[in-house]
Amino acid sequence: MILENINQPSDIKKVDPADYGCLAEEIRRFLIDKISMTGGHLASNLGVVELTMALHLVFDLPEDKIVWDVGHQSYTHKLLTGRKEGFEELRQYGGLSGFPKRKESSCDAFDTGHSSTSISAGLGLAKARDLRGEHYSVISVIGDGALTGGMAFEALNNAEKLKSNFIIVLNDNQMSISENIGGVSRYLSKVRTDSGYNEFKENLAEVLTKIPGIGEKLVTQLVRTKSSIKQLFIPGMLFENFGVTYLGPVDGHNIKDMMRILQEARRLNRAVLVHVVTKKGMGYKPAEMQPSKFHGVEPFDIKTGKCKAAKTAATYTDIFSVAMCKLAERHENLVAISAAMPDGTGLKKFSVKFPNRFFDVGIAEEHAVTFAAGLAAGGMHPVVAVYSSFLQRAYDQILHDVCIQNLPVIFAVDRAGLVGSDGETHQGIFDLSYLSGIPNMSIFAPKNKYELVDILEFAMKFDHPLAIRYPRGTAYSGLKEIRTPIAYGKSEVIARNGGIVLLAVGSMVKTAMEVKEMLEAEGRDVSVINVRFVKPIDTEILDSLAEDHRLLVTMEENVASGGYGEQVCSYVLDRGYPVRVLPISLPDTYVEHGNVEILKKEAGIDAASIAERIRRHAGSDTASAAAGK
Ligand SMILES: Cc1ncc(C[n+]2csc(CCOP(=O)(O)OP(=O)(O)O)c2C)c(N)n1
Repeated sequence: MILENINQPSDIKKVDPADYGCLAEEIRRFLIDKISMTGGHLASNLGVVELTMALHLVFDLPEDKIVWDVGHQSYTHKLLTGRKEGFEELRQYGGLSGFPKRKESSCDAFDTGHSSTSISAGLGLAKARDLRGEHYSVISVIGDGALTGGMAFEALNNAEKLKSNFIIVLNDNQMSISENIGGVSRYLSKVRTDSGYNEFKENLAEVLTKIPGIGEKLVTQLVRTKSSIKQLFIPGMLFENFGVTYLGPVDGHNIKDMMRILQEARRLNRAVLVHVVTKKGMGYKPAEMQPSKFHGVEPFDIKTGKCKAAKTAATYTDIFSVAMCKLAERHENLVAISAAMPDGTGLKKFSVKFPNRFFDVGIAEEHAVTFAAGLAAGGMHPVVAVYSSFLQRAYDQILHDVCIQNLPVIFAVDRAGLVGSDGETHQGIFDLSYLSGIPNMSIFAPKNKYELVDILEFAMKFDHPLAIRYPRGTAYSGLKEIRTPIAYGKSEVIARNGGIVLLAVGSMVKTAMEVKEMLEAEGRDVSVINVRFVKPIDTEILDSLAEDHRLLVTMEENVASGGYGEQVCSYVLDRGYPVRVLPISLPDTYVEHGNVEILKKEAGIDAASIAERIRRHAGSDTASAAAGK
């Protein structure tokens, strides 16, 4: 076992080159084994085993810095930098993160999780190095999917100014999570197929050199005008035109070829892009055949490739998926937009049924939102389906392009709340805060799967921006009998008994029902309100609840700052009501990876912790005459 002897970054350099293939094989077996037990990002990691080895063989970590775009493909890098044991608890609470983390290792140069940031961050590191008179290498590894994100091009635009070495490795596997689409993808495939150019270049140089007298001169001239010669054979020469030297394409599963090209790249005093062609899922047939399914997986059976967990009940994403297809049949102006996540957001079915009304715009949330604004201004009713954490980067587009013009764009904000094993970068715990402050925006959180369907119906008749936020995982199917029609800006009364009132947002309604049961068992009177609209808040119901309750408890799966609780506190204070308010929310901090139930407990937003906080807060004064009951 070669892998056994790799415990620190320098160890790979001791491996006999004849054994590189065996080591790659061992790493693959290790990754498949571990991920089949813990779940994680499999296909992307299997694709970059040799690329990561080549990088570690050529460069010296931690002195040299590698920035992994998104960071989901950094498992081999973790394995080669002394974190083998951590894979037992990959993505589990307190265990190894599934993404690069500076606090986890000095070999992780920059934290990532969201796409298309690596070239900017790498450029920043390179500039810092130069300003401080240091001499390490900086390498940003970006996928062809991540290259569809606008920020990558903003960075490329900036990279040509650099007069020192900076290497961008483009890991081109022709896949985003789903198939990569759009102009960038088409361009790369053209470059790949035209790669005969490289052989041509070498042969041409050889032939020219042989011309007596002028041969040598001609070759020198050819090298000088390299980019214009390339232009003749590779249309566009996108990267060269950006002022970034292009090298490749090179086979991303041939370690020696990659080492050679990386050595060459390292010698240039400028930004250089190395185009590496890899296969997503390489070495594990089920992942090679279905790279999208194996992009991120739950624990699975290695033999069959099948997920170990039994299929659970419908998720909110499933409910959204079906509802969208039904709505589209009745509403011809309904269109749907995804930023490279048709599967994750549940729009796949819609895309098959209504191909002309579906748009996958690539990993480009900012563009997705302004594109939707344009569609809305043109008379369509767009739905942007996006994860809460990824919508963060489209803040200005929501404000500037959608909300100032008060356009009817529906935001289907999936994965709102704690998401679990992907950690800090993926938790959807800020959307209530960042959306609440935007004038003309309305925000709704359904309490169960039926209400998600109802709010989508409502949304089609609503002529303004509307965000509908719902959590990851199984959709709550309780409280089926309570299905009052949705009225704009109004909450829904679930139980009204005086004493303590629980004002619960979306997923917290289920928790509120559990808290109610616990407190009622102790003889306390408890009301439950399904908040529904977090913006605008239902002040009328607050006025009335303040009259016959002593304690208002707000409950939300969002950070405290800018959340629903803060709005209620400020309203109650402003009115001077004597009622006390206990806001229950996530603390104003980043929440690490781990099982959602554990994370909720840690944050004190599980039913038992909430009940305990209410007991402490309420003392005995809100208890009804329990003794007499
Ligand atoms: C801003 C943002 N949007 C969406 C995602 C979800 N996401 C994670 S990986 C990925 C695809 C990345 O494709 P690529 O860069 O080609 O890497 P590969 O997985 O193919 O190696 C997407 C869309 C994200 N991480 N960040």
